[in-house]
Amino acid sequence: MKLSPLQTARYQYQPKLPGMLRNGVSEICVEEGEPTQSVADQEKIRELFPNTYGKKEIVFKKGKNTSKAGKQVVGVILSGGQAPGGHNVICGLYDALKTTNKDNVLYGFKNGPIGILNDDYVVFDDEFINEYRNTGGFDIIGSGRTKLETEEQFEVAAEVCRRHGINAIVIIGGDDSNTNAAVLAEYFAAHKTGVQVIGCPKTIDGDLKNDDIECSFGFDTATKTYSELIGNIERDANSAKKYWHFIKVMGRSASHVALECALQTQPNICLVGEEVAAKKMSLNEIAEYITDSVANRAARGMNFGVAIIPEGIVEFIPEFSVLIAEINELLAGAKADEFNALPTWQEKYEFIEKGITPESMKVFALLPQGIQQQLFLERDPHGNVQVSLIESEKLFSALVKEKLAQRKKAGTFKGKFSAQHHFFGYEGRCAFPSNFDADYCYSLGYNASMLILYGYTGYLSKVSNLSKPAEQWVAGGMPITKMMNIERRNGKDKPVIRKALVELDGKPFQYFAAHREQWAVETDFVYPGAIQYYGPAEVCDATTRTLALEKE
Ligand code: FBP
Repeated sequence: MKLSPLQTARYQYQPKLPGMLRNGVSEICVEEGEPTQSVADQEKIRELFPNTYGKKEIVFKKGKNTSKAGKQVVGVILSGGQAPGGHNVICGLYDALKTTNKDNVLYGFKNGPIGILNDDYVVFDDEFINEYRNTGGFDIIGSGRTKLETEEQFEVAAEVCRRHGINAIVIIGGDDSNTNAAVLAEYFAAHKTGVQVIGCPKTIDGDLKNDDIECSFGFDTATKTYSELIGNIERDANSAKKYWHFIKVMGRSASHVALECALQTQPNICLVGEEVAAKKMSLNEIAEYITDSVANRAARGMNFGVAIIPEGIVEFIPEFSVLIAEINELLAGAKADEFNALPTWQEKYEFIEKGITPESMKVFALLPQGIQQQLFLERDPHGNVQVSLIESEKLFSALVKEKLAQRKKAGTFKGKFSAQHHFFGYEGRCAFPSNFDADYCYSLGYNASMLILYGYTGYLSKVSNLSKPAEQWVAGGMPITKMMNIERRNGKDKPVIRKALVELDGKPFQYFAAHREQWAVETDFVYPGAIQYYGPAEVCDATTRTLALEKE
């Protein structure tokens, strides 16, 4: 493999651990806190997790290590979408295991949870692991979206662990994967397998956070990468002064990524799905809102601007989600074949018109034809519209264009409007982790090993106080059941980790709301530039604005 100079340099970077994990494994002891309760539905969650519910929060401290020093054989799994820093979780876990006892073994199950089901693995050694230190990507063992959730799968996982003498599994994943980690931990405990399960909070979407988990890893690097690109586009817009840029950013559901990018770059417009839902904003209202900014800026001679659109936005627009639900219903089962067999778009259009309510048809008729057709092209394995594939950046710019044409006719708009479209998603998921993510991830992995050593199961590796320098970070663990509640999923009540949406009364959104009117008409762009790995701490180690504001 040919290495870039940065990759070679990053191999040498020594990630920073929380102060209490820096004194060597023999100097790490545990302080137990109070027994925990789930955030809601306590009775039901307790019933479902009789062996792992109600355990105590724990914090590691400097002091004599009192764990049993047996040999550890651990398996690790990467689950779901890539997030910068995943390699470092594994490196931190490996280093801690080997520092504790050089005979400890780390298995990496390949290509996500399917790896443990197929007993497809690698065994890590120094040479292998050193190639991945401080690098982006999940290619060290690959990832996948298979869910570990059925009894049969758990039996197979238990058998694979028995075969290799594995005494703990570390699952690096988002809210769903860690929910499944808790269920697996309960199964292993109930069946007295002796296998512990520890989770690590991952996702660029930033929606795995709560009172205990300050942020998921990857969010920092991904948002800094997108913000660099958005800042570059802002500078281009401000130089050429002829385009409005509509930029969609990843985030399957919650708008944390869009909001963070807006806080970093101060664009003219940033939509926040959670606000759209709370205000029950219609497509038309959102389009009017953007059009006003375009017109106001044009009136000041600025025929350019930048609008950030979160990937998940359409699901938050009430009338749009009703439309999608009706389309899903309309095309359920054999009806999809009937629809697909229709030879022309005209005939398909009539089929749709007959099959959905007049209210939804009104919304459908508003959409540009390209978007209308996207609603019928790509279906997920359950036959549903894949909303993340809808090009909402094009949808909004088309609606704005139409509105401006009407205003032009009425003589109320005299400017020009020309749009460019971008989607930033995969560009950020495998970037070289920022120093923050490199440090945080290494600490999460190192910490997971300590949780295993001390015999905990059903815990999420927890590193907090993250807005402070790493020396002051606090390492410990939190029972996953504490983060759970009961939600309706696929027609059934399920215990799940509560997904964190943007809180409209939270400081990040409040800061944005207090400034956006000004940003909408002025050119107050901020150009963050590329992530820096070497240089002053205030440039290289800064956390996200979201975290800084939340911890103010
Ligand atoms: P995770 O929740 O698994 O971390 O993945 C999040 C995400 O990156 C979303 O932002 C995006 O919508 C989705 O994955 C894309 O998924 P895929 O990698 O399957 O295209």
